[in-house]
Amino acid sequence: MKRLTGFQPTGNLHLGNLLGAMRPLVEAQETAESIAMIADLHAMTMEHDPPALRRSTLGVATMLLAAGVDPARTAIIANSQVPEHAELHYLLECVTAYGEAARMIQFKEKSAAGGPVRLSLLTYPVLMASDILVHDVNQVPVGEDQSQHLELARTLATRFNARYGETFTVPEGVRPESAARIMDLAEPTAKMSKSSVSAAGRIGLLDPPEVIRKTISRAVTDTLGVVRHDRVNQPGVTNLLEILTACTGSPAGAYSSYGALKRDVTEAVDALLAPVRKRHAELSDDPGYVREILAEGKTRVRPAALATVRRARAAIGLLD
Ligand code: AQP
Repeated sequence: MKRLTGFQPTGNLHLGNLLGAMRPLVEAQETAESIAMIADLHAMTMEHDPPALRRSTLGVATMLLAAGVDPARTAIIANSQVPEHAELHYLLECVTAYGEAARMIQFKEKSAAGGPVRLSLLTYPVLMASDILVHDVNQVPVGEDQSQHLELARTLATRFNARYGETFTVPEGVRPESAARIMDLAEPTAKMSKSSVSAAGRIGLLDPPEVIRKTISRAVTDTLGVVRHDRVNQPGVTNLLEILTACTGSPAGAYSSYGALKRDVTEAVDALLAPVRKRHAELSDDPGYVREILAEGKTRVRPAALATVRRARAAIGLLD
């Protein structure tokens, strides 16, 4: 079983990234061969700052290590550093219809935001398909917002195999049991996100305890005055209960006030993040080590990626 989990270096990682993707990845290390991929090529589909992108790519790698990703078991790579991702991307574009790319919800949303639209924003779901297919991955942990992209990867793999002969493994989407969907603390009907304009709803993985306490104490609740799990009528309270459960690993008890709930959530989040902050500080003293880990990851995954691209080139009619 081989899995791939991707992270975009588009900003500082937050509690949602940790509980929704990084922790399940760490847990899966026991049972599955995983690749943790930093999608730096994807981060260039919107306006970007080159030095910030480099910093952010190293920052995500550092954070993956700090969160417990073991590079001896999980290859950590940047997709730009494994050139087969880009090569296969082009071959897959040749089996993708323009309309298939244009109707992707994320393309529609991001291109509607105004400003110039990069062509790479249109084709990035095809790059995402390449990220998955190039490594012969069988399982991709996905949240709902990514399921359309995984479906495109499956469609392209199946189509390519049917037209040109068996070349790709068709991947399955999986939802790890421990994966939690964390909502924005200031706007609890939207997911916690790196790119939301306001930081008030986000807990950064390196936020100091005082900032965590303030952010949680200001989290939006409601005026009902009861602590109940009710996503429709009490999305803020429900989000706090789910954060508590995800952090402690056991169901939240009964609470008679929002203040008491917030105090326990603060304690649980801080207990989860304190060791991550500590390890991150140690790793930050040695950026050379993080670069070495990326180089090792690349060396580890490249033979299989090269073999996939060779198969695809031969099948589609290119010379050796
Ligand atoms: N709020 C969340 N709750 C649970 N899981 C989440 N993930 C993201 N936000 C939450 C999961 O984290 C992984 C990496 O996400 P990404 O870097 O690919 O970007 P994203 O999904 O688009 O997340 P962001 O933070 O909202 O980034 P921006 O703002 O840049 O788009 C994925 O597995 C994702 O499901």
